[in-house]
Amino acid sequence: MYRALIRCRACGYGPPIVADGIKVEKSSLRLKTVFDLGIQPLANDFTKEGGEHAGFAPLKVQLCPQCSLAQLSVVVRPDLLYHHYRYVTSQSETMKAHFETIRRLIETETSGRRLLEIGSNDGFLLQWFGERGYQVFGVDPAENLCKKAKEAGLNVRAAFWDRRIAEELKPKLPQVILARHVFCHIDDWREFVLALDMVCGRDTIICIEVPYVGDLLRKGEFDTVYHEHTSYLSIKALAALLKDTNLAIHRVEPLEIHGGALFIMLRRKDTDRYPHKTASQFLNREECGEEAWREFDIRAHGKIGALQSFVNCARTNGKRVVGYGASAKSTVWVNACQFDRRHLDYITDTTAEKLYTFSPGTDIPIVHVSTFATDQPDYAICFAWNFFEEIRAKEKLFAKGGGKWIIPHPEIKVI
Ligand code: DWN
Repeated sequence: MYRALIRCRACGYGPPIVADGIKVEKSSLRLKTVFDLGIQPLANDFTKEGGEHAGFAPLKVQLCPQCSLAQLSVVVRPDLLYHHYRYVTSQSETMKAHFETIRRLIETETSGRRLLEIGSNDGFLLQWFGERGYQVFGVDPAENLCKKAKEAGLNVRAAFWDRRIAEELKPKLPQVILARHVFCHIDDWREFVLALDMVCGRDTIICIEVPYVGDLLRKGEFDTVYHEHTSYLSIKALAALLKDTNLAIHRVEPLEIHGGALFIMLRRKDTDRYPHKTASQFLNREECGEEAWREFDIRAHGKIGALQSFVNCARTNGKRVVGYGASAKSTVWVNACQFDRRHLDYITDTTAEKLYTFSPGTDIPIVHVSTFATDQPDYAICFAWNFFEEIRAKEKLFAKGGGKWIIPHPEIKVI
């Protein structure tokens, strides 16, 4: 189901390879464990009653002392995670506003309109850009989501991004390559970058949107640590990865989406465009070393304890608590807190693929959002906290009826 990872995937730091003919020596080159949630289920393994679960795997973050990349100690088989994927890109107003932001950023760099999306999910972003005059095509490993995108008339291929698929798409000469929240899901970064290099012309702009380790650490967003996110990227680590390639960091822009992300633009090293100073600015002020992770670890365990106490106390006092948004983050929370149906009656979600399944690793059912509207529980933990303002506006009646929201970040808050 998974394999162990003992070397840094960005710079290669770690013990020497053991093989026939190579002298085995004592080695102190080790990645350092900085965060450990034990054995956990896969965050999107939402399964119906009687269905087979993919299993559990260690959830441990290790830090590279050389380039500061934080990565999980294991890599779960990608086909288990992605061939049938239940996460669908949000069609919320927050997300549409975000698309507008990235479109504006892209258009400050290029007037090119041929756009390739890697990790195109159900095609929502492709469609959005298509409606704005872009010629779009996509690649995604999830067969179920590609089927949906094709039904919407989009040009997509069901495949993992590698040199084989890059060879196939090369003649399409993309001018914009977009990979939103994909890069940190990838195990073999070198293969990913080599494949990018194959389709990247001198004027192509590659845009990688990733959750940023700086936000993760600063805001204590430990619930974004799960098996799909194999790395927690810093600009320093990305620079180490790209050192011996034909690609370079061109520009870095901070984004609000998903609790804090970076929009990293790459260009070929032989482009005639000067890199923005934003890349070196980020490099110089990054604080993502061991000390930052130590503080993060203490804070995360403090938050887990605080939510457990709050929910136990509410239950003892006869109050009803539910979850709102069966996000991947919700799986991390409920399992870290060891919640089950005695704690949360249900988690509500708008995604058809998740309905009437169970929150992975628990017996908490996922129900339609209409249940929440008619039910009026006492407390709702917002597990889709990255969309909270939009959700709060939509669910005004809940607060009007006396219901209280529990927000997990930056500190647990009841409102
Ligand atoms: O990288 C990843 C990110 C970008 O998306 C993935 N590995 C998985 C996924 O993470 P997530 O599941 O935490 O993403 P979201 O978009 O924060 O999930 C929100 C969940 O809440 C979705 O299941 C949809 C649901 N939702 C809802 O029920 N009502 C969302 C909104 C906005 C709502 O109004």
